[in-house]
Amino acid sequence: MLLFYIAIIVIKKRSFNMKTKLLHEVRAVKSKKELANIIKAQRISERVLADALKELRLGVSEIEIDNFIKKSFVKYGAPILSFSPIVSFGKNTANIHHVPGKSELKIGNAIMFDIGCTVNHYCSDMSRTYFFGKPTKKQEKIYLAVLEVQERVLNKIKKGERRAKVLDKTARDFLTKRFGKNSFSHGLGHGVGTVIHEWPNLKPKSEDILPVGCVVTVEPGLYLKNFGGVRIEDVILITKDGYKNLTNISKNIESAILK
Ligand SMILES: [Mn+2]
Repeated sequence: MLLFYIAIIVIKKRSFNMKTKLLHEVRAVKSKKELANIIKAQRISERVLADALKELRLGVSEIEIDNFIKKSFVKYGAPILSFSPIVSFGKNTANIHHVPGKSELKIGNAIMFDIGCTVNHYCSDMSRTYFFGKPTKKQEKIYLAVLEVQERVLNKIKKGERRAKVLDKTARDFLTKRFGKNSFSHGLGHGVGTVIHEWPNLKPKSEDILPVGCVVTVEPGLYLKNFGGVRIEDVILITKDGYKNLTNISKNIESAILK
């Protein structure tokens, strides 16, 4: 009798696992309408970021910029955010969990933004890093490495690579070889939908395969303790013959240097 119950539990557990996986997969593929919401949310985030850049001045604090961002989202009709904005200056950019604080902007600081809002419950997600004045050689080197690795990953996707862990490894090998084992301390990306972090997961042990029609982030980063970090995050749509970048804001080194 006991065996019988165990057998039932095993069968139930199996079918449950299969169902949940399927649900995640189904949910990952976006309809036109869902996609339109994500893109709309992304466009609003881009307007907010452009406005926030104009607010950057010597001595302004992370909290002031954070508040400005939150107000701007309300102004543009997207008061519900995907997550609490990340605004970090200087060495704080090395902390991926930084909460905006009283740190004031200084010449030469790196400035990191990670922001997103929702439109009809659908999320956007974007990170950009800037320099307040001319970056040092090291800052520039880090920035260009992150940019290059993002380009490499996008190229692989264009050429048909859909294995999440292979894409993560492409970025991880490139960055850790040059900057050390712990320099890239999070996954390469994640699915985006009604939840900000959803299936599929782009990380080392992921068995996920990116289906056509899913929306994922590609967000390599480098974080050097007591120095600073860089993260560049775009959100892309996986298509039959590659991908479509849904992020429409510059990221070349020239655009990253604020004067
Ligand atoms: Mn993200």
